[in-house]
Amino acid sequence: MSANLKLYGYYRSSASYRVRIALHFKGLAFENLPVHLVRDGGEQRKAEYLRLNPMGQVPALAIEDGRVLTQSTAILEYLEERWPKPALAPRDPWERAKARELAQIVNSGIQPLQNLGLNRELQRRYGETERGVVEWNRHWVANGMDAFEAQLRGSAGTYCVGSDLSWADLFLIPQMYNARRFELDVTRWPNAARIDAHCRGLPAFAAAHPDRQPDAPKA
Ligand SMILES: N[C@@H](CCC(=O)N[C@@H](CS)C(=O)NCC(=O)O)C(=O)O
Repeated sequence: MSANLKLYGYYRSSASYRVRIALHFKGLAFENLPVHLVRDGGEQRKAEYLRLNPMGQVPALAIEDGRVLTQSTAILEYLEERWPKPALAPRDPWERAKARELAQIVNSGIQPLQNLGLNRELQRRYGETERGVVEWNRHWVANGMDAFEAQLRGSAGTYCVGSDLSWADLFLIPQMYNARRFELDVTRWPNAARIDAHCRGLPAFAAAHPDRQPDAPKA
């Protein structure tokens, strides 16, 4: 479906990856506008981009009339309310809350603690080494993923919450990508690893994968 959407993102940004999965899953065509988070001090910190997202982060989604929405959770909820089918929000209130609970473990309990901006400050203020930063990231990803896996024991079926795909899976798969980037053995989270392998085989997840994005380095 042509909805005239523009997504400002970065190929290996997990928050952008979440939104890309939703757009592909809902069959919404979008223009993919890369914002390079590292080059030249980070394009996300340039005045031109800060006008779109004063937080200096990706993603940002411009809708057809030019208005811009930031924060992946707000973007996902907007897409769901505007294009409810196929659904990413479980219909049952308990299951919907569980999907949000799992999403928030990643969104507020893991990703911000391993984000580039925080990593940069660890190095700039405290002289942390690159290896030290990776160790920091590994700690917080493992800490949050242990909790995510424990919650999955009560909620998972084929997907994070029962037998249908939901927002929770859109947060899990990009976070597992980051866990592998930080050289964590993801098999220590068997439910998460199983769901990750299954979802990565689905067309929407494959199309949203960092390696398939126009700004991904050529192999
Ligand atoms: N809560 C935000 C997080 C956004 C975020 O942290 N984005 C990262 C990439 S995953 C970013 O742009 N980092 C750049 C920086 O910190 O300078 C969301 O869900 O959209």
